[in-house]
Amino acid sequence: MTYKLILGDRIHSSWSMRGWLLAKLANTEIETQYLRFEDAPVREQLKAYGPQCTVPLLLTPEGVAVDDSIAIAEELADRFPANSIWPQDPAARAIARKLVATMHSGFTTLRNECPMDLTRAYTDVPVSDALQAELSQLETLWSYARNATQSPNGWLCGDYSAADAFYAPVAARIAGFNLPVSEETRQYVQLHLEDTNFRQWRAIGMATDTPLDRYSQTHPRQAWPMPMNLPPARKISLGTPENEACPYSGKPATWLMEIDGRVFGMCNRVCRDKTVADPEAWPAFMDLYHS
Ligand SMILES: N[C@@H](CCC(=O)N[C@@H](CS)C(=O)NCC(=O)O)C(=O)O
Repeated sequence: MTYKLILGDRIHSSWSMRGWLLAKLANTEIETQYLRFEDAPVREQLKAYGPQCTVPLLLTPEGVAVDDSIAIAEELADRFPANSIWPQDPAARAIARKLVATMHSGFTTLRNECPMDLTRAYTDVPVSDALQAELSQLETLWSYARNATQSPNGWLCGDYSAADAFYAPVAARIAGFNLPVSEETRQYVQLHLEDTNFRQWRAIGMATDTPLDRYSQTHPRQAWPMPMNLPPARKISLGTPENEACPYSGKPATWLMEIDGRVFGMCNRVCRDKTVADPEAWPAFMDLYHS
C-alpha cells in the first residue's frame, strides 16, 4: 500500500503538524512532500488533487485525496493494523474522538489571536475575554479527559493518541504565547515540548523553513521555551569531528557543528541544521554525544 502525505510549512502549519503526528501514530513508513506557503496559495498548489484542497492531504493508493485531518486519522486507523491512533478502550476511544472533533471545529479565537509559530515566542500577551474563555474550556476538557480515562502518564486518554496529536499545536501556542494556564495544564504543555516527535517536527522546520512575516506579532519577544539540558549548539565550517560517519545515514560526516566545545559532523546541511536547532530531539545524535 502506498500512501503519500502532502504537508505545509512546518513552522506555521498546525494542521500539517497534526497530519504528520498522525502518520507517526500509524506506525508505518509514509512518503511525505512539503509545500512552501510563500510559493503560492495552498489551494493553487494542490489544484491537481481537486478543488479547494488544503494541507494536510493524504493520497490513498487508489488516488483519493483526503484533505481533512479527522478523515486522515480515520483512514490511517482503518488501513494500518499496527497503528495507535485511537485508544483501544472503547470509552477512552470515544473521549478521544470527542476531543479531536472539539478541536477541529472550535477554539477559533485561540487560532486567530495566537497563530502557531515554532520559532518566535512572546510574553505579556494580552488575553481577551474570548481567549480566556477558550483557555478555560480547554483546561476543563483536558482535565475531564485525563480523569475519565484515568490516564496514568499525563496524556489525555491513556497513551499518546490522536487526541494529543490534535492538541500538540495548541500546546505550542500556549508555550509560544506564554498564555496563563494552571499548573496541571502547564505540565501537559511541557509533555508536548519534551515529546520526540514534536521536537523533530520543529527542529526540521527550523532547518528548512523561513518564519513568515505575516504571522509575526507585535508582543514583546522571548526565547522559545523549549526545555534544553545541553548548552546551545552552533554551525561551524572548519574543524575535525569526533565522528567519521553521520549518526543518521552512516555517510561521511562533512557538515560540522560544535556543542559544549566538541565538534560533530553530519552528511548534509539539513541533518546538521536540524541537530543544531535541537540536539536533544535526535536519539541517534544523543547516543553519539554520550558515547
Ligand atoms: N479542515 C482541515 C483544515 C486544514 C487547513 O486549514 N490547512 C491550512 C494550513 S494549516 C491550509 O491548507 N490553508 C490554506 C487555505 O485555506 O487555503 C483539516 O482538518 O485538515
